[in-house]
Amino acid sequence: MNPRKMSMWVLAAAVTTALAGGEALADGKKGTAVIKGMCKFTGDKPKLTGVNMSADPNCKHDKPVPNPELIVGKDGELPFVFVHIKSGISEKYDAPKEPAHIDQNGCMYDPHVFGMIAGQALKITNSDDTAHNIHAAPKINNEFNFGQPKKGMVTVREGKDTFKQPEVMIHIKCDVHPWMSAYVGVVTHPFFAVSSNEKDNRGKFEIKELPAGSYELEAWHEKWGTVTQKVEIKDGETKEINFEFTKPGGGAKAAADRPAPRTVTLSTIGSGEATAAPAACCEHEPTK
Ligand SMILES: [Cu+2]
Repeated sequence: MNPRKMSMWVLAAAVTTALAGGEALADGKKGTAVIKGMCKFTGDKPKLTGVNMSADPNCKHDKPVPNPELIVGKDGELPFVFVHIKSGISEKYDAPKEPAHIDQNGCMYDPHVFGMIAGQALKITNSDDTAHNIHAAPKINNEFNFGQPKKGMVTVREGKDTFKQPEVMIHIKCDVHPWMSAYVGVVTHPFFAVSSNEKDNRGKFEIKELPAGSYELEAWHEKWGTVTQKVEIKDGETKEINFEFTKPGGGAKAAADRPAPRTVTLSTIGSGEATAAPAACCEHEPTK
């Protein structure tokens, strides 16, 4: 290679490396619009129950853990809603270099609901002193199911072993601990969010850096189904979009009908008694 060609090659390689190593999520365009809002459940609230983990003594908690699918705040604030742009994004976005991450911690999945870009690696860790198996049950992507018998184990699913196709949602479960349940939304772009379960932000979500456009937004909840809304947004604009889940009776009744050691009303979570409420919800655990 002549010196000039060589220097061009080095420059090209340097530019490629710089781009690959950057924070940029993708080759697709990012913008300056923001969609934010609140997810609420306005139907008959289910009773909040604790997760019964008595089957495995290694899953002991000092305080009972509220069942995430039943959490609704005092005024209906709904956490764990996956909100994403369902249509209107035409550009292609590369998966970020950082893997998405799901941890098995306290015999629960953390996070309970999350999103990732198709092709992005997925890191799976076991923080528990007990054996888990992680079993993803997609309908479009490839299923996986393997054990992580020891604390500290790390597996990174990447390349052909990660979720390559968009799919909203994929259920993840543990066949050792039947209460363990998580959901991942696999999409083709970075414009998604999950409504918060933090006490002061419960139900809130925010999608940033959105290009101007006309979109269909979809909000999904494992128990209360999906709600869609259309939105048109300009550069620099912030729009507030709220989602209401109103599924009456049916789902709530089904939840209340499930056997549970004891229940506590939803009005307690999200109020000042949030820490006391879940403790009350399952003090009869473990049941024998
Ligand atoms: Cu498990």
